[in-house]
Amino acid sequence: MDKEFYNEDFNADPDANVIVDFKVIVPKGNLNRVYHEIPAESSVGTWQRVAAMTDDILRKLSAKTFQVEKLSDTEAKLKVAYPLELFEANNIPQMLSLFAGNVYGMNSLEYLRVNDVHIPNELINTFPGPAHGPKGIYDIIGIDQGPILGTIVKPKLGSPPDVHAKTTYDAWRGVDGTSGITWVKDDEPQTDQDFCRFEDRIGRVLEYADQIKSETGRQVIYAANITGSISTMMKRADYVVDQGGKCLMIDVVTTGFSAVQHIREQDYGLPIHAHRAMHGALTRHHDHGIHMKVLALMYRLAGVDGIHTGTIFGKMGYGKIEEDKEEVLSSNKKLMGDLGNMKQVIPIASGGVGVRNIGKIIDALAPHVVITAGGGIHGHPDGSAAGATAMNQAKDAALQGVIEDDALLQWAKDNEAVELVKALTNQS
Ligand code: CAP
Ligand code: MG
Repeated sequence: MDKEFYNEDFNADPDANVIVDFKVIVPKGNLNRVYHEIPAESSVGTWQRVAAMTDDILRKLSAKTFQVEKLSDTEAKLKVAYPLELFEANNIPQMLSLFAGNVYGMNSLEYLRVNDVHIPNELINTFPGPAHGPKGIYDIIGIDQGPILGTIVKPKLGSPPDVHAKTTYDAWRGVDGTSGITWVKDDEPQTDQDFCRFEDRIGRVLEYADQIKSETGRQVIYAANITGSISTMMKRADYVVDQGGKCLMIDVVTTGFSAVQHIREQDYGLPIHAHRAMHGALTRHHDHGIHMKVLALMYRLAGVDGIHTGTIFGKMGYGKIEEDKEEVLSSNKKLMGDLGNMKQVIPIASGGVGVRNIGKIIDALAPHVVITAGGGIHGHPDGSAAGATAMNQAKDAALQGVIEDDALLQWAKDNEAVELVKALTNQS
């Protein structure tokens, strides 16, 4: 076959090309075919040559498979170079429609996964990127760095506004006013249901935030879930701003890239906490879909300030969500690494976090991380305030290098961290 779309001698200039790492699994005998078909279908080709195709179009705009690592007769990793001219400035939907669009449906493939993407700074710098990033968040709270401890109000849904707000206050306050956690968020499906109206909930929560501030001088954060249609999100964001809120939360996968970027571009002056509910439909299967680090990169371009990227426990049985440590670290590198003129995005580690495993997260991911625990705080035998204090105590132990269970219990006893002792001895 010709070299228009597959040429291992092609010099893919990283400043002039978006480079996509694909992994393919194909029916036997199809490997060489997809080396051509993937770049063709995701740039200027289709299933046969068309009348208006010119050598000039092919020369300037054809994508090319330029590197192949054959793993078996039916599996390979490819690097495909896409000329920068194929991409519209500041347009995430178009970028994904190009290299992560039709190719997933090609019948010459069985599975396809986008494992990584390199984007030249010339294109990177056309996107808004984060308005605040970790430094902006630290400035709001009045700290130099993390780890920042947080919680998700539980039960996930169902509490009326007054109970929801009191649960928040208890977690912020801890048992003594200063030992609580800093960051509280709505759960991802909590928006504006009959049992807990958005404005009633957020209004009460923010009154308690003011109370914490006046009682203890601490600036705490509430990530208000504004998820909905774009017009609804804008109304809810206005309300949060009017009420003196400090953070907006968006379910970024279910609302979509354009909605997220639209909210970013309104410049509400508040960090965007990105929850990634439904990402697993795209990221979980290691043979098909898209690596979380590629989504993390895209949400950084769209302008979120923090995003969930997993704990590190994977199948270690501690956490709840299946990502392993390498995946989490590679996603976090996309968020915190140098990227054109972009601010960083703080990773949020959550899912099955408790006093027994928070130390491992801190050891692996601190200082630039927000760690949120729902059941791990609100499941404490003495309730949310004690759970928050116990989590803070476990953080203190971890920052002193005490992480493993037995040592942690001894540390808690030696330091009279009674809430942590109770969490370790009574909590399941
Ligand atoms: C955690 C959580 C978060 C998950 C999301 C939940 O609650 O609130 O949504 O962490 O997963 O609803 O499960 P728990 P990820 O602390 O009680 O597990 O952070 O991986 O996107
Ligand atoms: Mg949740």
